[in-house]
Amino acid sequence: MSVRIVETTPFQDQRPGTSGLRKKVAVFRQSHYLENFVQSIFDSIDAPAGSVLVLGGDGRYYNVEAIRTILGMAAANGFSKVIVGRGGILSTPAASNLIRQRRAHGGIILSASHNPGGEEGDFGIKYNAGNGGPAPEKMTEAMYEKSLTISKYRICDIPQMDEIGDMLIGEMAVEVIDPVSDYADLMESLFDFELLRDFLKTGFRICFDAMHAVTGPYAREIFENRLGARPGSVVNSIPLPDFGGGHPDPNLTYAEDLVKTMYGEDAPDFGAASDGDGDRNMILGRHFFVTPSDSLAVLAANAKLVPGYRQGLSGVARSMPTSGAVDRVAEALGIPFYETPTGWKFFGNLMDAGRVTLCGEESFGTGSNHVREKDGLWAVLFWLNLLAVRKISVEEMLLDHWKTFGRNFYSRHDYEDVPAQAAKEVIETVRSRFADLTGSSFGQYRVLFCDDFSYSDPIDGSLSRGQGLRIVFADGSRIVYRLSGTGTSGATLRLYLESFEPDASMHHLDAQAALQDLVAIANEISKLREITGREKPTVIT
Ligand code: G16
Repeated sequence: MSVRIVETTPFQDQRPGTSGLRKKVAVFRQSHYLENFVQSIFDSIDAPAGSVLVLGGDGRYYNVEAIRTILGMAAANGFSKVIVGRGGILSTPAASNLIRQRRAHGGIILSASHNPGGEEGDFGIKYNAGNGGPAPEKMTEAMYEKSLTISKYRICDIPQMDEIGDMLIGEMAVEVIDPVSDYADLMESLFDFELLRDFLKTGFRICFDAMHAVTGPYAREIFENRLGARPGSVVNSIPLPDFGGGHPDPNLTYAEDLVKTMYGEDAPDFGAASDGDGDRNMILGRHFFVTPSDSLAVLAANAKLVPGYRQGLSGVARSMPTSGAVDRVAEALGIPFYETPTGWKFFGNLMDAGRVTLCGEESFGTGSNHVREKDGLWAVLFWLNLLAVRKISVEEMLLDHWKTFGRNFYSRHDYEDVPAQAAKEVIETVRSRFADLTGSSFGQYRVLFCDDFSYSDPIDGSLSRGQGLRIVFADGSRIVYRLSGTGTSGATLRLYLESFEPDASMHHLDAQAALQDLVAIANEISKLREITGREKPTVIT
């Protein structure tokens, strides 16, 4: 098969965000758009001739077409083999696992994660390196630089076919694999499946909402086939190119079906949902929501109850806007904890160096060093394993945790699709007030310090600046302002709020009620309402 060299001109907007390049499908479908970025990836990763690549996606609209194009380009760029999930399907954690297991040079994952899909929706592409983790910033910046000067790309044309199967494209082999089995085996090696099978037989009821996204087949195999959960425990389990018209973001707003079930009469004991590409998770008990920050802290505190973590944790890490709940656990366990910028890519070095075992983010992401991505189903299984051992409800688990460690009241308020200029103005308004805010008081809250978070990676020394504005009060409460790096339309302004409550008699309070004074202070400082004209957030978690 002959290699075609195609002349092209650069696009100016191919800088990857928090997690890869995400754009509307229409943007990706412009001629040469996908090809330019893929060539920029290949030109940045120094893959020796004969390297192996993993390829798959979350099944959203344009997934299969993109896979065909990338296969043709991989063949033209000297790869010896591409391992593809059947039907083009691979969840992000399963892809991370496969890259590691098969010692691939890296992998390309096609997903815009929790962003809506379909022809009018979003598409995305990210590169994961040989450790299975998202490409570090140095690498994504190199891709962006290449994309600004690209003048040609290499591609082999591959024949039209209904479904991609094992084949040769020129010298390159395409190996199609079952996307689920290796991943399910990995889960079985970490958790006590025998105990879980018995636990589910006791009548403990679960509901897992796959949101018509990639985890459907994985969840059916794990929960219903391997663990014997009653049929129907997994809902919305068929991956659809438009996610059934939904927004595959597992939070209280978008996982509407699950929230109704878990807050309804005769609710199951345990509910969970995952996102488009299977790396996020939301955990619910009966009439009870677990914030992701608390979820990380609970997993860390109880890790030794689970077979895969019996030997204890080497350390834990969280992103800066994530609540400090896990810090308290780390302190009690006498293990190190790290505070990184938002983005799973910042955990990779710490895991590779053996400094941390568990990591988590407020954005519904939790994971461990079993792969180098956050992992939705892993978190669900971890929770189920803990509940099976401790034999208490989700709510009791949290009340008990807070009694021991105190409660970090926490919430994130998102203002989506704000005009970029207005969002920037909010950030600049806060930044311009840093000097006069320090030392000033708002009712009971005295500002201890304000800064724009920056992170120096303890392993490779790289410095990441401008990672979110923090206003930290003398009692440890915090307000954080940040612009999302994953949206595709306007800007998403995120406001993160946190306060600490040691008094157990206050732990039952609703987080929004507990944080209302901080919300008012955050609005006052930033003039968010006046500048954006928004009276309330789009999503509250
Ligand atoms: C991605 C990243 C996460 C990050 C999240 C939100 O998640 O992998 O590390 O926390 O985006 O980022 P932002 O606040 O910039 O929108 P996912 O699930 O979208 O890949």
